[in-house]
Amino acid sequence: MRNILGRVASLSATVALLGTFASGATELDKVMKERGLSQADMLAAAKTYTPSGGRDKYLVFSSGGQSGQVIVYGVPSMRILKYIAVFTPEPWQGWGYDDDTKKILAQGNIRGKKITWGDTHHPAISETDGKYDGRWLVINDKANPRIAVIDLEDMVTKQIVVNPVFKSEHGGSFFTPNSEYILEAAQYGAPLDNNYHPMDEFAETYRGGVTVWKFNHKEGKIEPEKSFTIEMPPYMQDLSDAGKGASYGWGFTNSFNSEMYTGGIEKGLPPFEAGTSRNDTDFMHVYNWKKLAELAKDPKNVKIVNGHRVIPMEVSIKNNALFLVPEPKSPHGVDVSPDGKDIVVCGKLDTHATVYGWDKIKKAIDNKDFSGTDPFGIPIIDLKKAANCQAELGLGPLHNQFGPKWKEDGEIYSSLYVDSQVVRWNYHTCEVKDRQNVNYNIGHLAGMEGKTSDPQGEYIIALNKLAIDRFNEIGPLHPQNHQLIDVSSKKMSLLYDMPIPLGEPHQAVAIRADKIKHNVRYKMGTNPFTGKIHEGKTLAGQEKIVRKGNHVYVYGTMVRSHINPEHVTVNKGDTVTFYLTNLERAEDETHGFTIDQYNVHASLEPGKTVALTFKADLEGVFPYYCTEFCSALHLEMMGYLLVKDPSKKYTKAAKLKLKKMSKAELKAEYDKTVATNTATDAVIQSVVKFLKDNNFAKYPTVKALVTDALDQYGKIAEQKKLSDAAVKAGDLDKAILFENMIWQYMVKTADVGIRAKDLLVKKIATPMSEAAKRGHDAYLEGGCNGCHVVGKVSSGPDLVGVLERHENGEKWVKEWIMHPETMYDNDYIKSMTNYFNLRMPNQGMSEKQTDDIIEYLKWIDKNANLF
Ligand code: K7E
Ligand code: CUA
Repeated sequence: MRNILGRVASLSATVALLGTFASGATELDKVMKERGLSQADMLAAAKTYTPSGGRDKYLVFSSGGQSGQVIVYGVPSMRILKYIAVFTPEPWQGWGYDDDTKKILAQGNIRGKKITWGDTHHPAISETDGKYDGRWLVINDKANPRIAVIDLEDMVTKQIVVNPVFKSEHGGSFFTPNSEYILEAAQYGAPLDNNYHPMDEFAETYRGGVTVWKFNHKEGKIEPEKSFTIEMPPYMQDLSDAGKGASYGWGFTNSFNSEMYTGGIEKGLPPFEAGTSRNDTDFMHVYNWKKLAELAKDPKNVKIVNGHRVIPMEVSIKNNALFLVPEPKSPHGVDVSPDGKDIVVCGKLDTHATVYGWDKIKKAIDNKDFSGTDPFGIPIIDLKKAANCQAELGLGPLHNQFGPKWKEDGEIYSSLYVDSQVVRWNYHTCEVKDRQNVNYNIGHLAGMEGKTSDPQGEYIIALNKLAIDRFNEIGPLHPQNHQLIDVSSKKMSLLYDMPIPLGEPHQAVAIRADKIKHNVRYKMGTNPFTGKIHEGKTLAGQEKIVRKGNHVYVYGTMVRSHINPEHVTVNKGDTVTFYLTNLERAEDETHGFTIDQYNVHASLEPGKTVALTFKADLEGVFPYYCTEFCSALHLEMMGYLLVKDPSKKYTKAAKLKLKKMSKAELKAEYDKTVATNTATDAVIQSVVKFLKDNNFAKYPTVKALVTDALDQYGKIAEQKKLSDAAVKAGDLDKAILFENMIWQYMVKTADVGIRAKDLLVKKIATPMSEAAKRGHDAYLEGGCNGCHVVGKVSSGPDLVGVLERHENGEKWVKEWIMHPETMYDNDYIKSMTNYFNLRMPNQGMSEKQTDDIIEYLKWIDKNANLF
């Protein structure tokens, strides 16, 4: 539906531009009327529609909320491209079903407890100079305080680290401007140790804090032993951001329970929500992570909790590295401006956003100009002395993103949860500029690189919590709604609604797609989770089954369209490890692997090696197979695991007498198979000749396909030898099977070879004019290809050269298409009708369509050598 809409929309845009309704307009009007679309709808469609094969300018990485995963989609098309498996098993990717991904998931075990879900909130892309560098993505799990690192080259999770002292966390993950560290703030105050402490000792023994994770930017690894935590009061720390530019070296973290209220609704006490919103202000924590990282190196400055370094509050205070600034009413988002000079904080229960000047905060710190200290002795900076201005935005402001005109116009966008709006305002003057309604109850909003030092603008995505009436009804659980907003002009406009049916995507980050380096295949035998060559790497010819005591190791390979080995027999009770390597080099030739009923599954992208270990505790026969439809003979990509009980005695089944083929029948089948192969080979050779004649090697994508095709073809010689040997030995039955294998390799060669040829034709053919393209469409819609094959005589004559075969060719063909019945008596037509035993019918083509088809025929003649 969207496809059609989009195509119509781009037409509409052209029509509007030309100010004429001469072409395509009637069709367009018809569709608009039928579907009830307005001009504004058409324009929105034109701005988002991405034709088949097209690419998006931006990639968005959205948290997958309670799914524990990450969602990747493109902007402006809003097409979902991937779910990256992170904290939760994901069968399609084998995530949690093969040994290596189980190991990554096990890194997220907490105190020995296996955790199979996560509540992802805040993704962050690694930065260089405060700008996205496109290398790594990190994301936090609020429920089980953890952070995962995802490699953006293959978009696979490579590491999970558990926070050793927090019991929940929210304000993670935020990179410092050169990805030196990742900030992760706690949420619900709790003891840092793992002991029981009664609630009435909340102020004494419960704590909050910010963990400063050392990040190895080159390797993409969090280094826990070089990381530390800044102890903070149990104020319920919330979102955070790292300073940059002017405020480089500092971190900022909100909080919402400076009251240190502890609830107790069941005891007749007012609930948490009443107590935590009692004060007019809460605190923003301002801390010097750079200085604290130096201090943490000296054992005198830290205490060790659960094997992890914690800097006690007194140490931070004594070293002038921790301060508090009041912020109005239950603050939520804190966002540092692109130059690091301003810090914008939204108060959920306030109608304002407050802009703090870093110079003002710094001045107060330098002059020790404090209004007092909190109960823990942390200096408090006066709100009035720290704030530049407050903007009256509306109800429930939550989060902020910056736009490219941040310098001149203070361009900033904020989300209003209660008012369901995105507000554009100026953070230098605190003036509101524009509002856009959204549907409904927006949480975060995502600008294009909107929180870096180089915001790109163009779009804002509203991440709405409720969808209510926006989509077809699908039961009580509705999807979430991401709305794409065009912010490139003075008035914002809503372009597109995208349902997200996976979880609550709190925050999303968008990056220019061209910043990401993309890996198409792994180096042969790679374990993607370590980046090293897998211990189970197996190449063609190295397949084997090895028994070591009660452990059976299968070294196997997968390639279109067989798994080697195909029979594996083990004893009940054995431990079995399947090592499998996908030998493919062709892009997108992924195989999957499962053994029925054993709950194992792997995804094998080209070049990848995986390990699957399980106990063969069920006796019986278990087919295993490839789970991706990888080629025409995908269903045949299979084998058997046979598990026998060594304590049992099995009696042999009586042999059935099956009818055997006679010698003559065998010979006939053999000859037929060989003949088919010879004919198929001729087709392959013609394709190869075409490719060579047209310099395929000049085009890398075509060349890669041809390499893969020839790779398949190269396997034929070996099979031919085996076939000939079988013939010699008088075993025609076997020879037929080998000849069939040859045919399989030929089909695979042809499959890829024809793909290469099509691609090459597209690259070297002269471009079609608009009229020729329309003609091609009319040709297909009219079903002309039912009888005509371009470049070949089929159920009808070859159309190459049809315009030249006749005198006044264009006129002749036009007449023939539009009024064939008037020419049926023509001698030439009669002879053709006789030959093909078919007569061309009147397809009801209009004059315009016929003219277009003639343009298409001209294009065919121009490229005659390609058919
Ligand atoms: Cu506002 Cu977790 Cu960032 Cu949700 S958080 S909205
Ligand atoms: Cu490999 Cu299906």
